[in-house]
Amino acid sequence: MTILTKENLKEELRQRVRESYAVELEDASADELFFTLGSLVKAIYNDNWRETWKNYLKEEQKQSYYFSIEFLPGKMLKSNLLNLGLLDLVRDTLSDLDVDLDDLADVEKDMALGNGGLGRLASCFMDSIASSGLPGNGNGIRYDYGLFKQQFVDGHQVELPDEWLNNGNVWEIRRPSKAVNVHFAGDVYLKENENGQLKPVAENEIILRAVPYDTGMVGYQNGIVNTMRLWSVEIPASEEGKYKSIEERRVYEDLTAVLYPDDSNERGRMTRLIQEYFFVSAGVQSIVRYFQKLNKPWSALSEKVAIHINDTHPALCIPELMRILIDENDVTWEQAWDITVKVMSYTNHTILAEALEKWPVYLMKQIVPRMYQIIEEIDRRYVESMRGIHPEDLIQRTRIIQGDQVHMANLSIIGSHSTNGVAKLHSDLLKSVVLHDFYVIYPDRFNNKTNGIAQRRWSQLANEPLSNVLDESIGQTWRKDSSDLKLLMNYQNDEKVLEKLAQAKHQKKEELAEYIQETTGITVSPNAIFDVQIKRLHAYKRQLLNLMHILKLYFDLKDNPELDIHPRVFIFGAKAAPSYTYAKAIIKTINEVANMINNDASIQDKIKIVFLPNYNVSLAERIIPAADVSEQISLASKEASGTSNMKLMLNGAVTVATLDGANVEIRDAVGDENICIFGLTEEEVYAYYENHEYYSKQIYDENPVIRRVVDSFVDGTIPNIGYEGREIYDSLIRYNDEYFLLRDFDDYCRAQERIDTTYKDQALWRKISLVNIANAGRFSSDDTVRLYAEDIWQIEPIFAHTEKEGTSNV
Ligand code: GL9
Repeated sequence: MTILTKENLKEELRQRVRESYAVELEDASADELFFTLGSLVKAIYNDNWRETWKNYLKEEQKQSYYFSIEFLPGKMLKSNLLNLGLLDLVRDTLSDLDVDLDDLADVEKDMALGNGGLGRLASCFMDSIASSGLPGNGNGIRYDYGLFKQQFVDGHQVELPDEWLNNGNVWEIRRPSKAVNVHFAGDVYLKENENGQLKPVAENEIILRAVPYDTGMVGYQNGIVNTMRLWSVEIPASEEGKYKSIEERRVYEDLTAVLYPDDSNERGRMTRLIQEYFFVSAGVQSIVRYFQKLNKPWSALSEKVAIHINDTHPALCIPELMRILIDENDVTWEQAWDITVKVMSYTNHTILAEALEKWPVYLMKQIVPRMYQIIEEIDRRYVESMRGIHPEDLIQRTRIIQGDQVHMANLSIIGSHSTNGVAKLHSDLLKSVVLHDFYVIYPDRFNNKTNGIAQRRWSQLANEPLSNVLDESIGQTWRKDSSDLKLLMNYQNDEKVLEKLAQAKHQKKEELAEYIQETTGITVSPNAIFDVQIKRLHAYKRQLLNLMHILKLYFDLKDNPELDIHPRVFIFGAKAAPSYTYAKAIIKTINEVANMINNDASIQDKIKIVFLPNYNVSLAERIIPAADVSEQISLASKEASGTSNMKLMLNGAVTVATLDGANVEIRDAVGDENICIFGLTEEEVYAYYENHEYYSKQIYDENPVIRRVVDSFVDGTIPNIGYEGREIYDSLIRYNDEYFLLRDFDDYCRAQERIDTTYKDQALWRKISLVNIANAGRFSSDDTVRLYAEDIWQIEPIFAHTEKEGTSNV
């Protein structure tokens, strides 16, 4: 195939469907067509994939490896087609065959190997790294089951397994020839060898085989295809007889079976630790093996390789690289340490204390004994090197092993040359509060990299009507360079463009309304305000504050049915960690309030509540383009960055926000008059902490509106809830409202009133919406990864030779 036309595309599909399924193209099922098209797309980019890799090798390009225990790519068919420049051609060809590309794309299962923002960020980065022509790869785990599927039964969250691999995965390539062994457990002691060197000797180890599955990460119309390598466990044949019981074997055999669905509370701790070492060791071994092909001295490792530790889960990269250098390659400790620190860099994604990973010493000794020995030595040398330079208490607070715990963030900072936060405010808080001790010791290691989003997915793929309006008004350059969205500012007062943008929004709202009807049976009007809060369910994100405002509105309407508010549909999407009972209580309560209000005829459809089950990347692609209002209402200081805030503004939603995470930068981008800010600032929150002067009961006692809302959780107002309402009530009153909902409530309600009045002034609303779209370009992950590349990884773009020859590369 040289030039792809409709005709030869059809022919190619026809041949492949016959070969694979023994049917004619016209008779193929949607599944058969999807897999045929997928394999064709893969065949199309495979040449570029091979070429990209060969080029990196030939040019001896420095490459970065993004180690992440989570990736959330979602569906890949349309994004691959878009990036290959084939989207329109394939859509037209299929439509000749009476097949709708979107129906076909729906066949693909979401690849949901992550929990939320952190995993989705990793996937946005993969897209942007390839699209920017940067030599960077992903390294993670191929979980057999992704994040659980969520259903509601009687309003309760029920978790079902996500069997995403059942029909096979068209994008991956299994590469058994690149498998490596990973060693766990056993007794490890040091013994002098014939050269007088102390080397570890291990007995009774458990050896597992890590088999890589590679997925091509296709760059946007630049001929680059990078690799996301995910590891899967197997038991090597030689080890079969070693397991004492089936249970013991299971622990290891099932190692890569499930993704841990808790984003902050650790469960199944042992398996999680084994998972962490498994993908770290396999990844670092394969990187070192690649480096050795280059025949360079070890001192050159940091000139060829950058390893990024995405949150602390892959922090064992540090002792693992040390192990490979000193145990397997006779590098001295000092040189190995120097290399390791230069190679490694680390991103912190949260300030929540419960999410800062620690491992008990006994568990590390048991599961990864050699890692523990090396960490002990790193810790010993750290303390020794700091003595006389810094006060003893500072050293003790920052050391890696404290009491019976190993502090993974401390290891990550000490063992790398860069620590970054994910939004300006978050990075400042790391320096001034959370990691202040480390900032005193290593001021130069700290930096900020504000998150970004893969703009193409969240505009071009998710929102075609909007994309068409943009093309017609500002031309097409924004498709490649999202900073050109700025050009839209010239149309702030252009009635035609404003009208077209409003029509595009309406179309997406109609589509979502239809989806809501189909999936929940609830009828909503696309003329209502679509008010959206979509993110993991967590107390600090304050979905409950949103619900409390809804209840207030409801009571207002009950008191005064003529109240003049614009009809609003409150849309939620959120999964709760299965063991997080409080979050589940909130889900149940939202669902019951929804039942109560949606079925109350006296409300005359002025409020509707829709909790869409199973929030995931694909559902986000449906909801975000249809949103009018974006709820970003975490307690200031708690949300490290947020990324749905960026996706929603890009699609013209107006943000209701606290000054938290990247909301601060969104406010700076659009200006105060184009965002609805409310609530405590981070300084005010910290002042409350310092002065211990917050009393939620007092606010409750003094504020009748709040009292009515809070009481409704326990006084029988909301049907069909029991302990859930009590738990919520207690969190607010008995346990003093940890996230200051009552303190922010009044201000939040005022912000919501501003939304209502502004929306009624459609001319104003449309303009604000336009300003948000026009200023979203700066939150592109293309820019974010370029900054990582320049400031942290020191890698440079390579331009594929194919780029000169045109874009479609086929
Ligand atoms: C998170 C932060 O909470 C978000 O604010 C941030 O946008 C993302 C990406 O940097 O990282 N940290 C974290 O642990 N999660 C985040 O979303 N949690 C999940 O991914 C579930």
